[in-house]
Amino acid sequence: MGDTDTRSPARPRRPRKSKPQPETLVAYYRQMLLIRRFEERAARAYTEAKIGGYCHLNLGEEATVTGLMAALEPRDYLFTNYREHGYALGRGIDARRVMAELYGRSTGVSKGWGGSMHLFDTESRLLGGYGIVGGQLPLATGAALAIDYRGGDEVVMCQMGDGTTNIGAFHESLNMAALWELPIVYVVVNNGLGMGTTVAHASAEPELYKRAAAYRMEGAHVDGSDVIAVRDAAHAAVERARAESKPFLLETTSPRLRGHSVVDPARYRTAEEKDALKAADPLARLALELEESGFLDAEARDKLEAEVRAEVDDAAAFADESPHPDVSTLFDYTYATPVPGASRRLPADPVF
Ligand SMILES: Cc1ncc(C[n+]2csc(CCOP(=O)(O)OP(=O)(O)O)c2C)c(N)n1
Repeated sequence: MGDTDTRSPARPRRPRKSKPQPETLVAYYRQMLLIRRFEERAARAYTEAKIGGYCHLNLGEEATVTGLMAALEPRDYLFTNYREHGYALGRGIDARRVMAELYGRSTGVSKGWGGSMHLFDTESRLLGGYGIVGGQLPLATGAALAIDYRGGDEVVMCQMGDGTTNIGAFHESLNMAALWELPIVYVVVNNGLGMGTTVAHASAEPELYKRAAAYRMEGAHVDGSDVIAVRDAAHAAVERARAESKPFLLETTSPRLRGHSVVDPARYRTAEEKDALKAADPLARLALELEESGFLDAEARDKLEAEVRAEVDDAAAFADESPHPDVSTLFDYTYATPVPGASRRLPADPVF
């Protein structure tokens, strides 16, 4: 037995909730509203055939997304699954460039070649956007290893859905991150469903943060509809990862308000469940909190609403007017280093 056995088993943390300034709360509300209106617009654009391929929305997860992004510094890296429009906006990427990518236009964050599931932006350190369930985990873990190897003080945040915790790459990644003490925070956004399958049906341990204990990693659970609780928990995990180079598993729970993707009518939900979803809406919850505490009256809220709608309208108009990428650039961004003649090849052709 090695000396690692002297470490005590992981225990869930109970982070204390801080009291943010009213301006901070209003800024979070605006961010959540932007995600909400952006996603509603994306859903509409999809039905108008302006967006092709798949399109998964963050509706219902706005407080989680906003809280998580508030906990990161610009130097930190972010990896996500395919449900990532809100994360891109939260990372400060212009709504125009995000919408243009959804429309497959050359002005998009991935130059129109990635689409909804593959937003990628080196400047804001959003390193994808992955359509393969769990595909982001080994890459994010590798990025954390690179930081550790170079002695950097950046942290990696790796977001995933609840269904992803049953993938082999989840266990391999957590094992290595714990063993090598990597500066990474794994975040399970538990919206209760992997496509149409409930967590209870798919996971032998449905309290997903507890899986951290198998790797002697710390883990915690927070209410994903409470933006401050999410921010505080994520901030504690990120700063610990930065200071001590220790991985963490954070679970947030909040239902997604719509189907798995834009084309999923969510017939697996009962009428009672649909009513309960309305009551659980995190945006309405924060709006009420702000109103009751006197931080945001109806007039100020209407003003924010108009501002955000104008931003989203502008993003959609920009996407509409932007050109499609030139087909000759199809293979230009496939390899990190240039491969001679790559742009003239078909994917199945030999590289050399
Ligand atoms: C390796 C792999 N298996 C299956 C799929 C099909 N698939 C796409 S999304 C999904 C469910 C994932 O659910 P979860 O991880 O909870 O993420 P959420 O959609 O809730 O964000 C599945 C099975 C896939 N994309 N990749």
